[in-house]
Amino acid sequence: MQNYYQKEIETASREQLRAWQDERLVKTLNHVWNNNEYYRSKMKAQGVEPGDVKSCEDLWKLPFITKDDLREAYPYGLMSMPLSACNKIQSTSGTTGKRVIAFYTQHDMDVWYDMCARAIMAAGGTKEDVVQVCYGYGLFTGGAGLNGGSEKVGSLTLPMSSGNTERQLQFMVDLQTTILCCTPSYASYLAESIIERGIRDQIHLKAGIFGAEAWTEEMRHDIEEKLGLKAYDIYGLTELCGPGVAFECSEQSGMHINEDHFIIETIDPKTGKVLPEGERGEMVFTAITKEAFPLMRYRTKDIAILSRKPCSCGRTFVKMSKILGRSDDMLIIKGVNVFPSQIEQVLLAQGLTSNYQIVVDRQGTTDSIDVLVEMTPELFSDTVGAIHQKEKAVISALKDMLGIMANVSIVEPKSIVRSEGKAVRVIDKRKLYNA
Ligand code: DLL
Repeated sequence: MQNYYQKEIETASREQLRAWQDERLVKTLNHVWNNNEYYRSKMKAQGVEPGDVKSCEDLWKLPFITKDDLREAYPYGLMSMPLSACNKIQSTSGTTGKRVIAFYTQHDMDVWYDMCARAIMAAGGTKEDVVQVCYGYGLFTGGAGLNGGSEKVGSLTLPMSSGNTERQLQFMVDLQTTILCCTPSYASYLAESIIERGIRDQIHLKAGIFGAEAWTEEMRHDIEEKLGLKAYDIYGLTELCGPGVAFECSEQSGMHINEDHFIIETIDPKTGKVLPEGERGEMVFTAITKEAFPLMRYRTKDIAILSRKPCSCGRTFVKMSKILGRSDDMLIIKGVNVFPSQIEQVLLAQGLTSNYQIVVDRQGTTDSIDVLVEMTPELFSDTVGAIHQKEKAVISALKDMLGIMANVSIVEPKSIVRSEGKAVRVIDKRKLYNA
């Protein structure tokens, strides 16, 4: 038996979906043109006006929006409703320059929570379930999104937020949690903690909704086996609302994109050319039902493959594969989005060199980050004690910037291997993406 939150929409005919998309695209485009100066000038620069876009066929005429636009327009430049109509923000981690702030009207929140409710019901969720949300609350979208979705389904919702494993496990056992929402790495950690404590027979989980970072099929099988549940992937990003942009169904073979709210394209990240379905490319989303922050042709930098093969769950929304990589250098470490340039900024501000290397690894379920940086000639003549002091200062500055702990080693000048081409700044040993 399939479980839907909004069956008529989720199983609508392709023609119907297309009709909704055409109509909503035109409406949203007029909305941003009329209410947002940044959009208007961007479209004018490309020589396009709302009248030139009559349906999805014309989408290619619009300029892309990138993270650089978000940075340039920070903080309010891409908001398309008056401040008085907006009642929530969410944000990514990072410094001001890299931080993304998303704005929501009440309508935007409703739509977002609906999408998360679809994800929960596709994972088998009902009113009878106890849903434990261990994504972070606060600025991060994970907690708010799944919390809102779970309340819409009518499940008993436990707003746990992340961390405090002891308390997580106590609630899980005492309240007999049936659905777990968290990052896949935290799910693995919880699984290990449950086994270590010998409480596996007191756990009643049937499903897990895991996303916000890349994870492999091997990880899925491992979590499913250890926790005795079905593990579903969920995708999203702050720029588009947060979790729930796409979600997995009982087939567990890719995520349905909520096409009544988004139009998806895949492009060649180098040329920007739109690719045919089935080809691996960067996903570009156009939000067609949002009021406060409707991004048009937003380049996610996430690489995936789309498929419109009919799905046994009955949903007609296109499916995206698991994320296969990124077209930029963003890393997700301990659930936090990290750009190597942020680390470089800290190193330079601390008077160190830009000869550095970042090594990311995973021991068991915990990510680690090691930053090796070459000392300056001045530091080279310093005492060992002074160098340790400097390492401590860098660790603390990185913690302030990124919110996570990194190990820092200041090494001798010229000891980091030089590459002949581009410097190899990042070595990620975690192998998170399936080939
Ligand atoms: O991670 C939203 C989210 C919360 C999704 C909870 C799912 C569950 P950001 O912090 O803005 O938002 O990070 C967005 O995370 O561009 C991807 O690179 C990555 N990402 C998100 N979901 C997945 C996933 C949230 N299921 C960035 N698989 C995105 C792989 C994912 N990567």
